[in-house]
Amino acid sequence: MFSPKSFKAGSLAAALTLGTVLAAGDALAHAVVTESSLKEHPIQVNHATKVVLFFNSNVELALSKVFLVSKGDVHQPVDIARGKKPGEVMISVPALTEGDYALKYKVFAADGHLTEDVIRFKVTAQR
Ligand SMILES: [Cu+2]
Repeated sequence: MFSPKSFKAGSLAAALTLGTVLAAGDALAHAVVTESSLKEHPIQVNHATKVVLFFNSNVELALSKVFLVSKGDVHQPVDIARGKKPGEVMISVPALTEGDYALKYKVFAADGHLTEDVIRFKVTAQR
């Protein structure tokens, strides 16, 4: 279901999906990512960092899970913590080598609904 083959083509699809979800105006329903720190702060090579996701709803952290997905469909659970604002979730991403990765999350919203999605990203050396 998360094959390396579909990995690269996924970025655009993910962006389009996010746009569609936002446009649907489902604000009172499930926890949907409205913003990600990855856009303005791409992850640097060999540099552990925190990625912040902003959801449109409060998230039950104890029931939620985030995995770092790397080449070969390797899933590695990562630590999540509450951010400063409601709906803000901090994800601890370990130091990564260059390549394609994804954050796969399963989060429970305050309304008890489960949302599962994948955010793909690339780690490239600074030039
Ligand atoms: Cu919901």
